[in-house]
Order: sequence, then C-alpha cells, then structure tokens
Amino acid sequence: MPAAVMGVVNVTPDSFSDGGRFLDPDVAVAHGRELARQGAAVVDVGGESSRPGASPVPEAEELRRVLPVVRGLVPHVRVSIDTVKPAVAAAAVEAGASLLNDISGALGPLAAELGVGWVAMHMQGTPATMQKDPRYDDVVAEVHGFLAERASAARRAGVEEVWVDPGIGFGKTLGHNLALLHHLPDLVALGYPVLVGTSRKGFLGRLAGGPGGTAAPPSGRLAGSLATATWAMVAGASMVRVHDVAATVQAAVLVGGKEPDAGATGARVRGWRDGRTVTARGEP
Ligand code: PMM
Repeated sequence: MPAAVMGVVNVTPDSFSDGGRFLDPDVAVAHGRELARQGAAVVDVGGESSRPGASPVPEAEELRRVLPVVRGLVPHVRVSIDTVKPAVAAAAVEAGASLLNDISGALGPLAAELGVGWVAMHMQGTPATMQKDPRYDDVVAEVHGFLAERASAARRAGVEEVWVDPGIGFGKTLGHNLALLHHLPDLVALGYPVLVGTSRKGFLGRLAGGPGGTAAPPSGRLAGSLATATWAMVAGASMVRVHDVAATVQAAVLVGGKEPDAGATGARVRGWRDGRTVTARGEP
C-alpha cells in the first residue's frame, strides 16, 4: 500500500512557511479540506509554531486557534493535533482529533489515557534554542534509541497506534539531518510505522541555495521537499508530513507502484487496525 500523506495546516502567525495564512478558522478549514481533496489521509492542525527561535504560545490562545479548525475538519478527514500541551491535546481529541502529533515525545501516557494514536518525535532542546549548537556523539544511535524506548513504553501503556519520527530540523545540523535520512531504513526496522517531515525545511533551503549565498526561501524548496519525501517512502516510511500535498501524493503513488482506486485522488489511509494502517474501506 502507498505511504500516507499528512497535510499541514498551521494556524499560527509565525510558522516559517505558512505563518499568517490560515489564522482565520474558515480559511484554515477550507485549506485543510482542499488538502484532503488532494489526497491527504490526515490533516495536521497546529497552533504553536515550532520554527527555530519561536516563543511558546499561551494555552488559551493555542486552544482558541486550533479548536474551531479541528471541529471544522473532523467530518471530512482524519485530524491530528500538533501540540505539546496536554490540555490542548485533550480538548482537540474531545473535538474529534484522533492522532496526537507530539514533537516533545513526552505525551505517550496521555495518548494512552485518551485512547488515540500518538506520534513520538525526537527533538533536542526546545524550539527557542534547539538550533543554537546541536551536538550528538552519534546522532543516529541517539535518536533511534530515544524513539525505541518511548515507543515501547507507549505500547506497554496501551497505545495501539504508535508512530516514530526522527524530527528532521529539530536540534539538528544539516549533517545530522542527512545522516538520519540516510539511516531511515534502520529506523523502519525497529518495527513501528515511521513518519518523516522534511517539507520546506531550512536545510533544504541551504542545499538549494538562494541569491548571494543565502538559503532559498520556503517557496523555493519544493524539489528538495519532494526528493526527501520520495526517499523517505522508498526507505519504508509509512507517512510523510508535507505542505505540498498534491505533488507528494503523486510521488506516493509512484513509489507504491499500484494505480490508485478509481475516484481516489491519492494515497489514503483513514484508519488503523491490528497495528497496521488501513484504507477507508479497511483494506491493508
Ligand atoms: N515539523 C514541524 C512541525 N511539526 N511534527 C512532526 N511529527 N514531524 C515534523 O517534522 C514536524 C512536526 C515544523 O514544520 P512546520 O512549521 O511547517 O509545521
């Protein structure tokens, strides 16, 4: 089955690539529905930017941003909530979100309590400081070790749907990101479904290069975004988190090697059964 595509809707004024575009809940919902129409199996709603240097958002403000958008999207597509705040996660699940996208890798026990899926992501430090001087003795061993430990603890606590994500760009240099991408097959071999998010990230801007030796802006990073998403899917990732859904769905179909069903716009994963992703019709 092709990998699933997770579309991003950031309800924030300051996210690095789409900040400020979807602050109006109606606009955010319309965009999320459009991503679903393009073939996103999951739409990831976030109300706090995690770009390097971003400051935390008060809980009440984050709730105000995300809840109307979660409510508006739930009838149309599977919704994940991108938050590190337990109260925001709980309220979003109450509103219908069924996947907790947790960049802190700390909310496994809460996902067990709420009875929803959980994405455990690796991050060194916090968004405010993470890109200052990230260091590892062995980035691949440390990230994979952290994820294996958190994922198995969450399974033991009763979370059925546990995803692992190496956290590309979260406290990592260009070299760290490239090493983690190169070793994705080893992360897949741990046995948990893998989610990877490289879309429009800074290291791709550095690779693409802009005028005068500067990094290419987010709008100039599609080639690197697609190349890395395609590689991630070839390496066995089960889901990629992206802004450019339509293009990535094409890549997912190509990597999957099977024609999509008539009427389907792309690779759709609606649910989760017996430890495997399933399509809307419950097929593996
Ligand atoms: N990246 C961002 C935000 N949330 N969640 C997961 N699981 N993995 C990621 O790589 C990830 C994430 C930052 O990107 P954005 O500001 O464009 O949302």
